[in-house]
Amino acid sequence: MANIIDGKAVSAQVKEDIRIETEKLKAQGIEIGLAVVIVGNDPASQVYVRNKEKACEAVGFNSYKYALPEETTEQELLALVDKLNNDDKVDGILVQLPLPKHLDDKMIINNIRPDKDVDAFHPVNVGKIMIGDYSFLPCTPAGVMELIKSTGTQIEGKECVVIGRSNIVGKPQAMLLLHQSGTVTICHSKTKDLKAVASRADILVAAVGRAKMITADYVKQGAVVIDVGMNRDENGKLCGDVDFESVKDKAGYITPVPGGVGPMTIAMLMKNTLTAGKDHHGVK
Ligand code: L34
Repeated sequence: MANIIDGKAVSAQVKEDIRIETEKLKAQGIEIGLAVVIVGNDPASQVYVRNKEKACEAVGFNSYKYALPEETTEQELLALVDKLNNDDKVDGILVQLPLPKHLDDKMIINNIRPDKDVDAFHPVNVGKIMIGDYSFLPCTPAGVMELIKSTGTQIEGKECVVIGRSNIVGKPQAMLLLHQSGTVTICHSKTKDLKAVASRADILVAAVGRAKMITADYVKQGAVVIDVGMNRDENGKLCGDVDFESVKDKAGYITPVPGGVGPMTIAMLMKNTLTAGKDHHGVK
């Protein structure tokens, strides 16, 4: 049986450190604020946004939630983003994705001020990640890095395989691993013999979005397996991209779903928001 990486415990520690720092800032009259915008009624997004609000409360940030109806126009959403860009109480702005189909994610993100872009989705922040100049680290990949670190595994020189090439996870994840001197391979739906490539990995990050796709035959004995997936199985139960039951006896370390990467994404969002707030108030 692999060691199970407790994302809840690691995230609780990160949030506790942030809470202490936030308390100190408050004593100096500095408050940190995060605006979370959600459009429409996607039930999963509603859960994630609620978890983000709870985390703000736990660390002592002010959170401002904007729940807009499904039929919100691009103009209305842009007007809100503009208002938040200019609101000094707001240090971080997060527009929960996916947006309803009639809204253009990219265009909306491009209009968030880069110094308030706590998701690190704006092209300016994406570019900075590429050159290793991190103002904000993208929340999910940064959370994954913390989980790997929590196992005591060195990344330098290791075979790292990332399955998935999204702008939000796969691509930035590969970059963060590369910056730690991993030998990184990015796989995707056109990869030939995915099993063979994945089985080379000392560190395997699965971000494909297909329930339980990664079975034991994709995994090297003793590997660190990080599951970014957030799917529903045939019984409607939350599950990852990794078939936990099949992989748990082969991996050295494995993250569960729920309780793995999800809570870390939120902890890293808190970290970025603190960074933004300190920057806005000129605190080192
Ligand atoms: N703008 N959109 C923006 N930023 C993000 O960072 C996200 N992401 C992804 C979706 N859209 C986004 C999230 O917030 C995924 N994501 C996210 C955040 C939290 C959790 C899962 C995904 C989470 O709290 N997961 C819990 C279980 C939740 C449940 O019960 O459904 C867990 O323990 O994994």
